[in-house]
Amino acid sequence: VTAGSSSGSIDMELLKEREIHRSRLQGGQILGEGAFGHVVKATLTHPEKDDVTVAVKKLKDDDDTQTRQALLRETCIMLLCGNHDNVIGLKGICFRDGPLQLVLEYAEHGSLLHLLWTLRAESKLNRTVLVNKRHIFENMMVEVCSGLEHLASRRLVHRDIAARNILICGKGTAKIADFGLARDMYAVGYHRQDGGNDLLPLKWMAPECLKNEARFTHKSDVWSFGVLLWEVAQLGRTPYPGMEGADRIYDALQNHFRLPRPQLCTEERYQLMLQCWKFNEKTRPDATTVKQQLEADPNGFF
Ligand code: ACK
Repeated sequence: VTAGSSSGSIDMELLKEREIHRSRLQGGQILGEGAFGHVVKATLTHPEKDDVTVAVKKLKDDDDTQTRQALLRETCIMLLCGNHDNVIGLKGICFRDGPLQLVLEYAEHGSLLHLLWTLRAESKLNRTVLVNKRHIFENMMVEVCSGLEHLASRRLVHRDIAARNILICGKGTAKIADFGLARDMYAVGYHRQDGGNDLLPLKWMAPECLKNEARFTHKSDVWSFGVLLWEVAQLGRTPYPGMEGADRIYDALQNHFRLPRPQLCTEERYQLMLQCWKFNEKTRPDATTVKQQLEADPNGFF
């Protein structure tokens, strides 16, 4: 996530206001693990209020100042983002007396990608589950648009909208998450650019970003949202199978190649994806327009 065009700065005063003492956390089961960190389910205790279940992101090697700084920067951006029903909430941060830990709202159903994989397996046994669950996924996509509208209103650009970064809370509410560590947890979906150190979600990136990473905007988030719609209709398959490398993807897009229409969506829904994948970002709709179109046509999937 970036704030406007700047890379964001670390505001220690802001962080101190949201400090959580680590003794209030009682750790539990590991939800996911990667090379740089892991996510655990934990209980956050409070002297006067009820305990709450939270997800805690921890860095493994806290001595790596670069990773630590990156996580602190992401935290500040999440704080700038403020609360919204469709953005995962930040409860606070532990930064004293031990490794950095981000305390996040817990999403009991995990990531949307995970859910899509489960749905794919279920639908092999019984295809009617798709039609029965259609409205849930339609609704989630509208919710993600609401989250994107909120980010845009705060002048925040997410840069990594993808099914792996949408978390599903109780009652099936979709929330935009990952302000950093997903890159580490999900190997699929990220690639290192030649000569660069960053893992980039190339297959979700708008062409202007594939050319120039400084060009992430709300409109490039809309491009990624189009790929997210495609992931839903493809039950969590990876886009552009066999096509690797930023240059190769960019050339294909410039030559008008687009992800093909998934079998499990209507022509109208595919047209909406194509709108999100307009080469020129100025002609792409914004999140509000995409949301209106989804609401006007709530039977586009499956
Ligand atoms: O795909 P998942 O089920 O959802 O597995 C990954 C794993 O941790 C590594 O990222 C899950 N995860 C991440 N953040 C949260 C959260 N706030 N609540 C619940 N699960 C989470 C994610």
